[in-house]
Amino acid sequence: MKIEAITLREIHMPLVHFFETSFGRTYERRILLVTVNTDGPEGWGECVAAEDPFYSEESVETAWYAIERYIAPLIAGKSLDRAAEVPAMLTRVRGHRMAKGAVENALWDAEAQDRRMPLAKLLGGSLPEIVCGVSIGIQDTVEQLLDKIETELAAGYRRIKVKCKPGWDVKVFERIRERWPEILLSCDANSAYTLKQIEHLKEFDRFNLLMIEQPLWCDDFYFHARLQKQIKTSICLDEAIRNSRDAQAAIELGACRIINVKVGRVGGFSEAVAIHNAAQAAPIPVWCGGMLESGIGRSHNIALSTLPNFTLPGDVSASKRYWKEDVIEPEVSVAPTGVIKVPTAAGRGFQVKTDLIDKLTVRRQTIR
Ligand code: OSB
Ligand code: MG
Repeated sequence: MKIEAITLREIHMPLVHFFETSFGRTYERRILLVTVNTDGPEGWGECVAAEDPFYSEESVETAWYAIERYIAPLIAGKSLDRAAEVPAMLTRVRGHRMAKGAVENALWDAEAQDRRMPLAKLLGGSLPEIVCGVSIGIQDTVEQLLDKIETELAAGYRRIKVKCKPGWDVKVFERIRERWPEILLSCDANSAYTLKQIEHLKEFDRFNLLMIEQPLWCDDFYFHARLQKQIKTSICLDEAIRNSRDAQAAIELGACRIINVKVGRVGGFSEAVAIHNAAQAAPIPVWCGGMLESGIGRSHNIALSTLPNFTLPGDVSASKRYWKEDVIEPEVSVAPTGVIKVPTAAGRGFQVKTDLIDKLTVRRQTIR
């Protein structure tokens, strides 16, 4: 594949309902989309960097800058056989993993079309359907949260994850467990606690949670290992795992028993597959996280989730939970049994609605 042009687009999409984590509330997404034009097909990628550097150090602005100034120029005009060659071409640029991932994934998307193969299969996946959970943000009241959980359970979702922080944790879990003693339930702190709160974190063990996601600092595994020794609930790392070496180190230290794989956070499909493989060898289970993606990122998450060690329900859920109208056709839908059927067509298996994307675009730049 010869890379002829790389186009960046920023689109704005209001969320159907605000999403609140321990680091803040989001009403509208600014999403950076990347198109790679080859001498064959056109590939699409989504950068999962957020509006602000609160989940990770990257943001839409830093990703745009990194791609325009460094990443795109390193691959524009080059010829390559496989998207898997991209990470080696970008090693000179340190960090900026979400920016790199958007470009690498656009090339996987193009390669799958070029080889007339489903993206899932190209990545080494084989599951015909993926099992879905939902991530539910912090609400204004516990009653609102309980209503949301009820709606999602009725829709068939197989695991409920609630965002938590000091003041929105044990009391909330009590209310949930009172009403649903048996459901698969987990929580995600996005680094809202420190080891000073260890006695409080031990109370989480009463609620039979599937896991607690990233309770401590976003860049830590050493202190997570100390915490894991003192609590029964399994720790799942999200923010702290940047690559497969991190995954190996965290597993060997005993810092986690589960890993959340986000393809953008780790710099693209190549590294996501490597983390999947490291966890499988350990062996510990993984699941696919989400970053409030549009349908493009969502379709890529579906493909990744078909690898065999994605054995826990992920955060990949239906388009309509986020968007009035998604940018792909058909939209992502979840069956009443809580699964998404993996497309069998070549490529990502969802058409990009380019007219809609044009309408939502606020800036655009092509690098050749
Ligand atoms: O930590 O998993 C997280 C959303 C934004 C930033 C971080 C996270 C999340 C989610 C939402 O939990 C997952 C989704 O539904 O896309
Ligand atoms: Mg998380």
